[in-house]
Amino acid sequence: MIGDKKVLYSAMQATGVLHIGNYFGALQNWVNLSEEYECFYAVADLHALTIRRDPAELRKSTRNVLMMYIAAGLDPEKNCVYYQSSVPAHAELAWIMNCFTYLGELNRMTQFKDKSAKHSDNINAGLLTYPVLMACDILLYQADVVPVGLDQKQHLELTRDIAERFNAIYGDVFTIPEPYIGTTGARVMSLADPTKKMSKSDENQNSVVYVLDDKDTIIRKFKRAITDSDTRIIYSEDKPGIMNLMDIYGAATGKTNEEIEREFDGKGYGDFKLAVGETVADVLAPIKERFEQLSKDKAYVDSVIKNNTEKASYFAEKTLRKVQKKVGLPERIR
Ligand code: ATP
Ligand code: LTN
Repeated sequence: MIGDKKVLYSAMQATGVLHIGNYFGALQNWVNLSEEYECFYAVADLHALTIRRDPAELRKSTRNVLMMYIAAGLDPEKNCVYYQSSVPAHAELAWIMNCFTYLGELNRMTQFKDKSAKHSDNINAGLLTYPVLMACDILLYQADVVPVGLDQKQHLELTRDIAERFNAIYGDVFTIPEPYIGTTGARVMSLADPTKKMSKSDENQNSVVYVLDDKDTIIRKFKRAITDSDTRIIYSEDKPGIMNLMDIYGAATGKTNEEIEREFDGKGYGDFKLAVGETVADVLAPIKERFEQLSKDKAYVDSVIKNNTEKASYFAEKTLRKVQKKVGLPERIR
């Protein structure tokens, strides 16, 4: 708890530009939760190093993701938005917690197995210990809840195991965090292949709608979305393309599947796709505009980063000192 509020923690990797999967699956939920909790949202730039990156591109992506947090509606006066690498306590705690995590646990992680297969020429130790750093992100702020996509749930379970193991030895040092899996937009699928999740690393760029795409591009991408040869707009497992478009439309409007079915009863796929495209473009337009303003206001963004880094450091250092003392490291002489 900070004051009378529970603590919420989440982060995104600093990889490229955000798409509507990131927005409807994560950011939009973050914004909805931001009043209720004391929130910390990091840009996980250290995690991004587990895959070989161009330095200039990484630096740019990191700043863009932070600006996107603000543009999407996270008020930086109330929500602590910051760069993970700017708070050294993350990396320091990660070393200690590595010593409380078993190799067997890390080897079992699905993401490690997937990424090792995908980047077989660079299976570095960071890829393996990635979840330990993620656990430290969360534990440093004594977070109660962590909104994540389903793909990150296994990492959260590991976080709980490591924290419980540490607490069992040293007393109640860490709060045990709960995952929060959002319901709307939890899995936005590719527009070209609705059985695959929408992903920025997709070779077919028409399958991905970016938050910064302009209105015409968004409408064009939705018009080309793969559906089926039927014409009815109904939510059904054997119509994955329409299901995906209905999920997206539902996330953008707050409408239920029944309401969407009624709205488009008797209309064809063309009308529906156009409506989804226009609605998504309207939701994204103010975010894009705010992002462009922020891009021009370097001084403001820099001051937000400075203030929030100080705030994050204060809470992170407090936990780190406690852990260092518990395990028997000497007091730091300044
Ligand atoms: P990509 O495959 O595009 O690189 P990612 O999963 O690596 O995507 P991250 O930056 O790691 O993207 O994820 C940021 C957040 O966005 C996470 O909470 C993740 O669960 C969510 N997310 C990513 N893609 C989707 C999607 N297609 N649908 C819903 N949520 C998504
Ligand atoms: N691994 C996460 C990003 C991430 C994160 C975190 C999420 C890094 N640290 C702490 C929640 C809490 C991902 O790839 N989406």
